[in-house]
Amino acid sequence: MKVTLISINCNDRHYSLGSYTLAAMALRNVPGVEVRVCNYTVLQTDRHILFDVLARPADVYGLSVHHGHGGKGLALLRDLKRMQPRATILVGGIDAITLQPEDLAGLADFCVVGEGEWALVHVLRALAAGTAPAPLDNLVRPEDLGLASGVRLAQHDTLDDVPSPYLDGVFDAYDRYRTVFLETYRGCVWNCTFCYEGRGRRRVGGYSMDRVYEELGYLLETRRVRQIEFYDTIFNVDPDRTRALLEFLIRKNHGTSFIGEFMLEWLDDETIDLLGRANFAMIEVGLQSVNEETLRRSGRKVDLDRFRKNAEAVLERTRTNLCIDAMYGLEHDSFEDFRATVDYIGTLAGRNGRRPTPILFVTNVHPGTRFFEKRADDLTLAGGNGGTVLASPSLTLSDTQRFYEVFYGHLFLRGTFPRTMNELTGVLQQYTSRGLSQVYEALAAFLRLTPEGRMVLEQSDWTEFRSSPLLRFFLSTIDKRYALELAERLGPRAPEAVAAIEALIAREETAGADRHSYP
Ligand code: B12
Ligand code: SF4
Repeated sequence: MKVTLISINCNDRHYSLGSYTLAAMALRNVPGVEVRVCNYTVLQTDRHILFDVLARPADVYGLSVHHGHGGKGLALLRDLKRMQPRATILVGGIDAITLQPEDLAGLADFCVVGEGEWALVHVLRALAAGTAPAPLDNLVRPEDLGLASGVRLAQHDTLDDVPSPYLDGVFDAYDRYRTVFLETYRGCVWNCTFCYEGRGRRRVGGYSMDRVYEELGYLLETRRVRQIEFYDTIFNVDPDRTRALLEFLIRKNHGTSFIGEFMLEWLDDETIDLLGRANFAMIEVGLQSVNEETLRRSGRKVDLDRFRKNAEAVLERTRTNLCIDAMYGLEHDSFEDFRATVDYIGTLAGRNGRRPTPILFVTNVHPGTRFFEKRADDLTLAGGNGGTVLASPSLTLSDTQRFYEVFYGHLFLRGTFPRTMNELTGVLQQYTSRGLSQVYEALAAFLRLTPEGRMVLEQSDWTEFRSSPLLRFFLSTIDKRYALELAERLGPRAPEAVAAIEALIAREETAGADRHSYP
């Protein structure tokens, strides 16, 4: 039996780890099965994806739906079903429950909600035996998808029965992907109202440390991969485990760098030093909002003094790029609160002048979250079943439009000053006395001054500009001296600012065009 697992990813640097764990699981547990994993990006055309999938027809197709790419997945299924009417089609992934049963009717045979490894094995075993799969709690027919919405299904607490796609040799795309993805556990100890962590887990479930060390040892010593990104929700969830893992990474490392998500306030100085020595190139931490009431309603809290202290420590004591998330569209948050959050991030800096990288994004209200359950009726969302916030009791549509100006300005800067964007905003803030959000807004307004800039802003999807060759080409043609003009528009001419900006432009221009070095 031939099985093709398909994922339409956000960009060409990410593959679907889930498709590979599913493939490894099927190969271990279903005799005689052949599995092909196909990774595409949301920027590829529907036709290209269809041609490539059908280059090697299969008996079973499994589509992974995530990151809001359900529409593109449905377009593929429509053509696939016409070309391969007898194939069995499965739909899974975290966004499966955002699809409408009527849109899936006639296109998919089964939907899998939640973790998919055992459900896939179950279906494949039944198909191999020529029988219909017996009911399973997270396996539903498309027409029953609505019933599965919001449920948290099929969670097992020990994950060692899920084979490693790396140790089993199922993942074979080391040349294509610079970064290899790894999970050491699933789920989260927090339960933020807006979050649908991966598979909507209620409890944390993990791989044994022996398994984690075996997998890491293989990637670090045998494959010597360039970069590993941990998909764990909070890498430093347990201080002892974190220390042990970091010490392992330091001992076994032959030049690999790491990326992970951390709770900034839970770090201590000793762990921060280990983080630097372990060669973490980037850590991402969630601030989301500086408004205490917003955080309380979202099931979170923050100690801003400790956050600042640890941000400074990471910036001063390591070379790690500290990325800080700010979310637009949370319950209770106003546009001014979002602005205050971005501006707070703009005030963080080490004594050595290093600054963090803000990551701005709009809340995608997922039907499996508590936020959706509680507030969907009060929200206007850009989507049929969940989606990004357009308006809410605390946000008007014009607030959202302004959010996108801040967002585009931030991305425009990220595209034109990939290595020095935070230093540049530091200079602009210092010499113009503007907050970071105002600087970003001014950047988008500046891009709008030319007809080409306006057109590119309006006609391209900027969320994944790094994977869009056309957008990257456009950004590369922009003379970076625009930053000098912008500085002048924002405040009085200061020779120190001009000198500092010219030095940053020179650094960007001599650095070459390695797209992987974008922040
Ligand atoms: C990697 C990742 C990304 C990558 C993209 C990955 C890709 N392939 O395209 C990047 C970094 C680009 C990214 C971006 C964003 N992401 Co993201 N991302 C993740 C992350 C960390 C890992 C996904 C993963 O591979 N998990 C591991 C695998 C094993 O799990 P899985 O894919 O879910 O697969 C399992 C099941 O779903 C199921 N399954 C999956 N497919 C199929 C198919 C079949 C046939 C079957 C049977 C079963 C099945 O079985 C699998 C095994 O159990 C998740 C968090 C998480 N831990 O899952 C967030 C997560 C999915 N992302 C999230 C968010 C919010 C974003 C951003 C908006 C954040 C931002 N800062 O901008 C952006 C959006 C970008 C965009 N353009 O839309 C949220 C989604 C929330 C939501 N939908 O409302 C998550 C859950 C993180 C969170 N804690 O909130 N992300
Ligand atoms: S947003 Fe982050 S901390 Fe909150 S529940 Fe999701 S993964 Fe955990």
